[in-house]
Formats: sequence, structure tokens, C-alpha cells
Amino acid sequence: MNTLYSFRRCPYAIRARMAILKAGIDCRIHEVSLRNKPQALLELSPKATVPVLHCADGRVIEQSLEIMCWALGQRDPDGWLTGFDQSENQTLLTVNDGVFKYWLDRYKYFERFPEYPQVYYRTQAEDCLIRLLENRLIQAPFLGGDRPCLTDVAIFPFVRQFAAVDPQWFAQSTWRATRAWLSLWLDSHAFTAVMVKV
Ligand SMILES: N[C@@H](CCC(=O)N[C@@H](CS)C(=O)NCC(=O)O)C(=O)O
Repeated sequence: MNTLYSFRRCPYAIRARMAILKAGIDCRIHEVSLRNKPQALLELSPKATVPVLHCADGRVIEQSLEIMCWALGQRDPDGWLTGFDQSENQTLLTVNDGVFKYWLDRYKYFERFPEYPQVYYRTQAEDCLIRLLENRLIQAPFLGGDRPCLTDVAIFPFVRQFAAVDPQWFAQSTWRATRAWLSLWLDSHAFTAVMVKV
């Protein structure tokens, strides 16, 4: 049996669970406490971030994007892998996982980063990713075009966190297309299913 070491609210783990669900792969979800990680996880993956996939064949996959590609490489009923390798989408993903995540953490935990006010961090996050997303999503409903692709799934859990820092502000922000796109994901059956408490 495949086992995914996961943390329910972690955006990396959410995207991995979304891909595993979409691919219809049997997988036990092992919810971990980040403060008290299980020994089995530490032995499999000393870096001890989640998600980590322990495959039935013994392989260990330690990066969420690799877990997504592993799952969809076996079965990709909605063609999520199509469009993922477009250079614009690759750029978005690099920005999301890199500089956006950096500013997002500061926006969320601004008390720990008193050098600047919270709004400064939010503006940096908007400038590096949200603006690019908005420009794309004004033209088509998904980053995959008319249909979602892996890039959509890999990025929305982080935008969810961004929106959740100040939901009132986000609801009234200028990012209309991004809001509509995020709502579609948050209301989707797949997201609801992967967020069920285990
Ligand atoms: N590059 C990794 C990043 C995973 C990651 O940073 N996960 C966070 C949780 S959201 C984590 O496990 N942090 C370790 C900790 O909090 O102890 C991936 O894509 O899977």
C-alpha cells in the first residue's frame, strides 16, 4: 500500500493529495503532527518535511511536485499534465514556490518580521505572483486555458493561504479573476475530498 505522510493544511501536501486523488491511486494518508513527527517518517526522509510518499514498491518521493507527476504519470484522466510544461506555467510555479512563498510567510507571520509593516509584505506577494496570475486568468479561466492543469492545482493552495490572511481585504481586492479561480478550486469536490479530516 502507498502511504502519504501529510499535514492537512500544508499547501504542498494539499497539491500532492489532489493529484493522487485525481489519478485514483490507492493511498493511505498518514496525518502527522509537525511538532512531533513520527519516527517512520524521519527514517524514510531525514529532511522531514511533508508531504513524503512511501510507495508500495519501496520508493520514497520527498517533493510534492514529484509526487504529483508520479501520480498523474500513471493516470491523468483530465490531462492535468498537458500545459504544465509551457514556459509561462513553469515560470509561475517557480515564482510561487520561491519568491511568493517567501513573501507569503512574511505576510502571514508579520509579527516575526518587524522590519516592515504587514501591508509591505502583502504588496510584495501581489507584485511577484498575484499580478501575473490575474493577467493570465483574465484571458482564460485556468492556467491550463479552458481546462485546469497541474500548474493550477500546484498554485491554488498557496493563494488560498494568501487570501486567508485577510479575507475581507481579499474579497474586496482588485484581483477579480484570481478570486473567481480560487473560489472554483475551493468549491470543487476534489478539494473538499482531500480536506476531510483523517
Ligand atoms: N519542497 C517541499 C516543501 C515541503 C514543506 O516545506 N512542507 C512544510 C509544511 S507546509 C514542512 O513540512 N515543514 C517542516 C516543518 O514544519 O517541520 C515540497 O514541495 O514537498
